[in-house]
Amino acid sequence: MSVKDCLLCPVSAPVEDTGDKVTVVGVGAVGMACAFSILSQGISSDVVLIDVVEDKLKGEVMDLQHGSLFLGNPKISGCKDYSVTAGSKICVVTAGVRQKEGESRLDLVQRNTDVLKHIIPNLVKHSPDTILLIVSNPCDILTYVAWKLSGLPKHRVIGSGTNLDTSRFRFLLSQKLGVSSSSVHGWIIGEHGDSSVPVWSGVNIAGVSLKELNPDIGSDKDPENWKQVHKDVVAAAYDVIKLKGYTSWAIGLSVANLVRSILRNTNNVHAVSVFVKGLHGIDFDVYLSLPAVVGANGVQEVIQQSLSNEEKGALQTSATLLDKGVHGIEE
Ligand code: 6V0
Repeated sequence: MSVKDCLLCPVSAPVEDTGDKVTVVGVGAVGMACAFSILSQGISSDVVLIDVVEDKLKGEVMDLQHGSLFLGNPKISGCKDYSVTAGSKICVVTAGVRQKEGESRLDLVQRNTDVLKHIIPNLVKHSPDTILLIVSNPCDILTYVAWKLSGLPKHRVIGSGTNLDTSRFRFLLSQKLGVSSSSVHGWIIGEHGDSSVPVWSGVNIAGVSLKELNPDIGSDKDPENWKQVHKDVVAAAYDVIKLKGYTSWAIGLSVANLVRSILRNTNNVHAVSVFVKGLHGIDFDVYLSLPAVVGANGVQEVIQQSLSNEEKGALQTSATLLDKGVHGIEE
């Protein structure tokens, strides 16, 4: 008899399915920040990593596994073969190329569409009931592409969208006001990128609207130049990329936050990339970010914000830009 047989007297069969399996595709800077945030906050107890570069994948899996003692003994696995992803509740897609210094997110569209053509059918084959969470850029266009490639219902294909931009916005506002970012309420909607839209009409602290205090807030006429806060949100990724080569921690935390809302069915409202046809005067197929109720079924409802005419116009411009991006993709 082996040591194990002597030590352990079987009583029932071990359970393999944890019920909270999350796959992360791409073990680059973003994928690993997502996996680490999910594991270190105990959001999932079963994380699978996928990448095409086998040595890097194996190294990342081993490195995380060696920290199991400090993570509450989750299952951590990884393989090139998608069969290991079977039964994933959520598949987070971070694979593909990232912006080089000076490149915009939209510049990546064709290269990352080609990457998704390989990934999405494999994920859906092994997890037909999964929720796809698209992070790769350009996030909104790739979420649309993933929806088309997957055949999944719209509410199960979500882009991480402006959940991150909104966090940047709230952080920068909090710095200006000396109030915690969790107490500063405000939303960035539209494209996760250069044409994103700050909803100044809704920014408030404890229900006090900043626009009521300063009717010109966010406009060129504003002597306090609050508009700069949104400019800094748009510049944020470019600035970080210039300084450290890529962005990782904030997007990892933002994705973990979304994964928690889905796995725990919290119905939290997040700015995520959703199918918006029929809302705010947008009458074509496009994914972009609006505040949405997120739970176990993916997107449950989209919040119908009362936008000012300028905000609505800017959102429609963002939508048109993304629509053009989708139509520029070669099959
Ligand atoms: P990275 O560090 O170069 O990692 C990309 C990873 O994808 C690498 O490990 C590749 O081997 C892997 N990969 C490439 N092709 C495939 C494939 N077919 N199957 C599996 N794996 C593959 O890039 P990084 O992690 O920095 O960025 C990844 C993506 O996230 C880029 O498109 C970024 O632009 C995007 N980001 C999106 C953000 C958002 O808010 N939505 C934020 C930051 C970055």
